[in-house]
Amino acid sequence: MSLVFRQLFDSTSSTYTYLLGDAGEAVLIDPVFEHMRRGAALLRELGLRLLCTLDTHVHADHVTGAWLLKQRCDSQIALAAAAGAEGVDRPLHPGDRVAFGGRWLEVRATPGHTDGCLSFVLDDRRMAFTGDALLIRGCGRTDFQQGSPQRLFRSVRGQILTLPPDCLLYPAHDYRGLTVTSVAEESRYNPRLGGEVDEADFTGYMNNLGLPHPKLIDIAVPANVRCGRPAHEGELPPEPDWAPLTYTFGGLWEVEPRALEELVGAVQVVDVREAAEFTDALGHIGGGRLVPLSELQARIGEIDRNLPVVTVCRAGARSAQAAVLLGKAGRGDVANLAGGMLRWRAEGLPVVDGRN
Ligand SMILES: N[C@@H](CCC(=O)N[C@@H](CS)C(=O)NCC(=O)O)C(=O)O
Ligand SMILES: [Fe+2]
Repeated sequence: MSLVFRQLFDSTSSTYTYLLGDAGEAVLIDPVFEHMRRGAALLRELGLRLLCTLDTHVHADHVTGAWLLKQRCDSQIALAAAAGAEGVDRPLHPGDRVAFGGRWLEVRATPGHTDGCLSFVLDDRRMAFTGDALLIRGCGRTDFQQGSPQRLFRSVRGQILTLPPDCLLYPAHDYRGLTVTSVAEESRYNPRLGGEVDEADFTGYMNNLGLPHPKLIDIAVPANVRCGRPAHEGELPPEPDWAPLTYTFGGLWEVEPRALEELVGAVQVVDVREAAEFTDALGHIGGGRLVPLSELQARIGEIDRNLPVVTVCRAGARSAQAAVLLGKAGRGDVANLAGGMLRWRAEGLPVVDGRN
């Protein structure tokens, strides 16, 4: 039987998640919190049991799905011992082997982007998963989380570009849509680390990148040092079966605009904006009922008990609050429209009373 390999993408953070499977067993590299259901469904469809999740490092731009998948699939959480995170079942050290079926990944330390960065190399050295140490024609930044250009340079040159030239390299991110590269390609064409570039050139380059910090850094890093376990952790809520919902790190169920469009008639849309916004340029979703957030508590009796509720607002924040409020009032069948009317409109979905 041959290796099962899938590359999955999170468009919010441009993160790749990799599924590797053999003989009924699988590992997931860099799972994303919000995609737990996608991962679990794919594993089920491929007939694979998830042995463990492997994070290449403590991410700063998204929350890992490690804890959530452990609740769902009983998988072990594996992360570099050097990351010092809480809740790790399997602290990884350089040279360790992580087995699945008859195959295994070798753990290599590739610090520099963060202290605890690891790369995972497949047993036959035809594939390696480099996290943010080496990106396609790029590399992870070195300006936060104990980053060090000198260490990164030595990691990439010593641990990654020494692999066979035809070894395929799969990064944790790509911001332009490229999916894979190789040792030969990066050795030659990586503008930061390839060719004749030396450590001093690289350091000069990295110390002048001038990138803004990731938008989610203040949420993601504290969450990831707990392996993605939410601070408010209760038990996991039961899986809703009335829509393809996503469980967010904030503890809410969300529905994507296109999924909601398919549900029209089967759910009640509760728009919690102010009255004037209901008919402003953005318009509203056909059949939606206006109950401003400020009045929701008092008017809760108006909401049909027999139909699941989707809350809506301009950008998805007030409606998240409305969903929490309805949840506290005992409703277990509530979801928030992800991104609100702004996303709904951006996806070209129909509205009533809006302007184009
Ligand atoms: N705009 C992104 C920031 C992405 C970012 O900083 N990514 C890190 C990896 S966690 C990086 O090293 N990027 C390298 C680069 O963009 O060249 C966000 O807000 O999340
Ligand atoms: Fe990163």
